[in-house]
Parts: sequence; C-alpha cells; structure tokens
Amino acid sequence: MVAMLNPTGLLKPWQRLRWFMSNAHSGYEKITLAEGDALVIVDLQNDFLPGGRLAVPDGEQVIPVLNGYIERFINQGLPIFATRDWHPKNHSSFIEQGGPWPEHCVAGTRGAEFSAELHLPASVRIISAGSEVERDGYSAFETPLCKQQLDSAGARRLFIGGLATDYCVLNTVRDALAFDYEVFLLTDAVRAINVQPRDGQKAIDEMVQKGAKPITLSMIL
Ligand code: VGL
Ligand code: ZN
Repeated sequence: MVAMLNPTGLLKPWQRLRWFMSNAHSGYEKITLAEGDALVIVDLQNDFLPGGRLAVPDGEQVIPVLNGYIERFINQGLPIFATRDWHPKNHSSFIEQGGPWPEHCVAGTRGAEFSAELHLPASVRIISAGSEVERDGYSAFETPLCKQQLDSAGARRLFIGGLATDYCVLNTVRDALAFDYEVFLLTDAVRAINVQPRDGQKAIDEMVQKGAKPITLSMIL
C-alpha cells in the first residue's frame, strides 16, 4: 500500500492524536519557560528527610532533581517559592495533642530548616504554613499571603514539587487549581508518605484528573 510508505499518512488523525497523547507525558512534549512561570517547592525540610522526625521514604531523591528545576528557573530569571511546614510546639497534628503525626517542623528548630543540599537562591520567597494550632496547614494557600505573593510576582503557571505527595503537595495543588492557576506537577520531584501503600499514586491520579499536567525535568527546554 502506497500510504504505508508515507509516514505522515500512516496514521489516521484520531490515531495520531492517540499516539501523541500516549507520548505526551513521557518526554515527548517540551516546555519553554516564560514570564508568568513560578517554581513552588513544597516543604523540603530536614524533618521530612532521612534522620528527620517525619522522614518521607526516599524523600532525599527529589533534591538533585529540584536543584535542576531551580537552575532552569534561575537561568530564566523566574521566581522561586519555597513553602515550609512551620508548626507551633503544641500543634494539633502532633501525637502528643491527639493528632496523627510525631512532632515535626516546629518553627525555629533545625528540623524545620530547609535542606542544606537544596540550592535555594538568596532571592527565594518563603511561605510558612501550619502555624495555627488547630489547622492542618497542608496547603500553602491556607495563608492568604501565599496567593498574594504569587500574584505580586505575576505568577500564572505554577511548577509544583516537593514533599509529601499525599499531603502538602496534594493540598497545595488542589488549591492552586481551584484558584485557576495552570499547574505542572513535577512527578520526578515528589515522594509520598504512603500511610496506605497507594496514597501517593492516588494523590497523583487525583491531581492529574483535576487538571495538573504531569511533567519531568527533561521536558523543560
Ligand atoms: C506534611 C504531614 C504533616 C507535608 C506536613 O508536608 O506533606 N505531611 N505535615
Ligand atoms: Zn506538619
């Protein structure tokens, strides 16, 4: 068949669309960073890393990947935000207060500091969450300052990664989508706590279903 010899004629339009979609999240699609883009790094704090009070399994693996994203955003002169879990000593989420978690990320402690291996620039804009005793603070948007800071930086597309997929990343992405930001989920730079084994995968599925676009570092030009 003659059509078989012509690669562009090989696939019917709907087959071509399906082929494109099946490759869209596997390094085929490329993204050019532009004005209006902002990197949002969620909770890369010592307590969520090996040796920390609430270590996320394999959490340290996101650090070199996030450093790659940081480099690209710095090179393009784009803003970088870092959220931090920043609890009072008597936070309601702590086991001592009847909550689900060991004490972690108490404001001002070493455990609450950003990882020293993360190459945050001096210009990083820090957003603290979870400072109210009775509120989870899983989403950085719980503090109105978060949206204010993003808006004053002109951010429209948010590139979100960090820890943990099934808590702070999930809730921050949910709110970002609800506020109508375009959200790119950095799937190579998130890790889950997985209280239940599939929590992380379920969180990714929900974020993508709600409109977050899953990407990896190699897709950024
Ligand atoms: C987080 C559990 C408790 C998170 C914060 O950053 O995902 N998880 N506090
Ligand atoms: Zn917390």
